[in-house]
Amino acid sequence: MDAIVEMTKSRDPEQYEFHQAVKEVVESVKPVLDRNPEYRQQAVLERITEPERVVMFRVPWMADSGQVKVNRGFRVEMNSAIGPYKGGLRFHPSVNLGIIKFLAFEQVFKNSLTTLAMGGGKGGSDFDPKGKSDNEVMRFCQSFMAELFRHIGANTDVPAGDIGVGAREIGYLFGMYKKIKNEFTGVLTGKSLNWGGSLIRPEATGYGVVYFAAEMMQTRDETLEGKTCLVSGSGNVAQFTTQKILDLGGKVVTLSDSAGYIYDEKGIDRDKLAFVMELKNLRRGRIYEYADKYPEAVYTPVDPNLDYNPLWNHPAQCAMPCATQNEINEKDANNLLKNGVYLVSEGANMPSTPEAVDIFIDNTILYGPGKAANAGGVAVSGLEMAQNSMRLSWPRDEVDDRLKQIMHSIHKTCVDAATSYGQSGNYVAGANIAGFVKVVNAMLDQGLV
Ligand code: NDP
Ligand code: 2IT
Repeated sequence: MDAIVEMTKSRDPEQYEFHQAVKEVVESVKPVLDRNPEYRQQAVLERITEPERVVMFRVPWMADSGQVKVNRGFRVEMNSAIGPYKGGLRFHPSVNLGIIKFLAFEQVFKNSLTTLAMGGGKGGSDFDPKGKSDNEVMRFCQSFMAELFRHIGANTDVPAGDIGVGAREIGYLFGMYKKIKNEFTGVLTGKSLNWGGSLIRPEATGYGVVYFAAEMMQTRDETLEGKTCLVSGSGNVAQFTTQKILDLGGKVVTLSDSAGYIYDEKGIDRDKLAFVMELKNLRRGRIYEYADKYPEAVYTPVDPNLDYNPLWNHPAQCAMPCATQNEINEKDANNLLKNGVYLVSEGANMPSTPEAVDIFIDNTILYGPGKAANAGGVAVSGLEMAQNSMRLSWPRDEVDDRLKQIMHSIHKTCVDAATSYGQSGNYVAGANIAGFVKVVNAMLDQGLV
């Protein structure tokens, strides 16, 4: 097993996030391989860690000034054993092949857990939408799709949003796809409602994170009512995580962006959340403006010299990291426990470092890893694909009920898989094992391809 991890490192030494994601899964599924010797003979780990296809391409575009710019585009088609490749696009200056591969790898297991027929993929670019005009973003998206279109399709590979890709970007990408292919089809999810989007898709990831948290709480006969929650990020996932926590009677006291965070001891109520949504989604402003508007809140800028994030150092019972990978390190995990946190439900993908994950598991807190807890987003993307195929649009309550049911089922699947391998209460083991077994069995059924 160690050899697999070593092989991924020696092949692609600079892909740190990918090594991290592979190592965690490989460690979790060791007992599965011990019980099923044919998996080793079939080299399932070697196969599942190698993408079926990687596409990298040049994305030239013109800034408003007339200056030509060049970014790099990626699409990693990781695994199609159980359905078409499915997963988001990330536009962020930090994007590189290792980050997209880690996200695509996580997506394979996540999508498997949703109960829907979706393989795993991920893509994106090192393009930074921050500070760009709508026209610049449009020209970038059009150039990106002018290459991506030949690799995707409603039955082949269906991208969606992720960091830096929301309804605006999906609109520009879809428009260009439709023009090139002369075809109106469900090739992207996260579309706007009046041209093929699904109700509840914008809310789905955040709502799912909280439904999963509620499921975990229920195992201890508790609810989220009256619980104080630390939420990071202030984008799509953070906003709807906050909204659902309010619906269930909890209180959110923090939100952040890459420049800093706000702490509002009184709690972010619905009016304040509406302000954040307008600030972030329409004005594309910064979170410090929250503290200008609401003086009871304290804004703390990110100090790059600190080896911990002060956001995770406030009294609370729950934490929902909804910004980015590795945002909770060992010190942060210890601070969370010290402050009373006993539930972590991950909205972001891989937000906790391996050391932080070990601390959560060793202390037997309720820890829901991203590939289980944030699967609601891609699950409703799967429902959007189903509605597009039928040319139907389901009512809000119907989609929300299905989302709730799917999060319930993912939770149960994780609990059962962990228990059957003697690791009761370990959602990391449960999610990795259950996600893995389904995909691997499908791969074996389909022969050596
Ligand atoms: P958004 O772009 O809407 O928001 C991202 C938020 O995270 C922003 O507040 C952003 O701050 C902050 N952030 C991004 N990068 C960093 C960084 N390097 N350091 C600190 N803060 C950062 O993205 P989403 O809300 O869609 O995604 C958030 C997380 O959830 C990601 O990990 C994503 O992979 C995951 N996810 C998203 C799903 C979805 O459906 N959208 C589904 C499942 C998981 P700033 O504005 O300053 O950049
Ligand atoms: O990480 C994720 O699951 C997403 N960004 C959503 C993917 C999707 O296809 O909806």
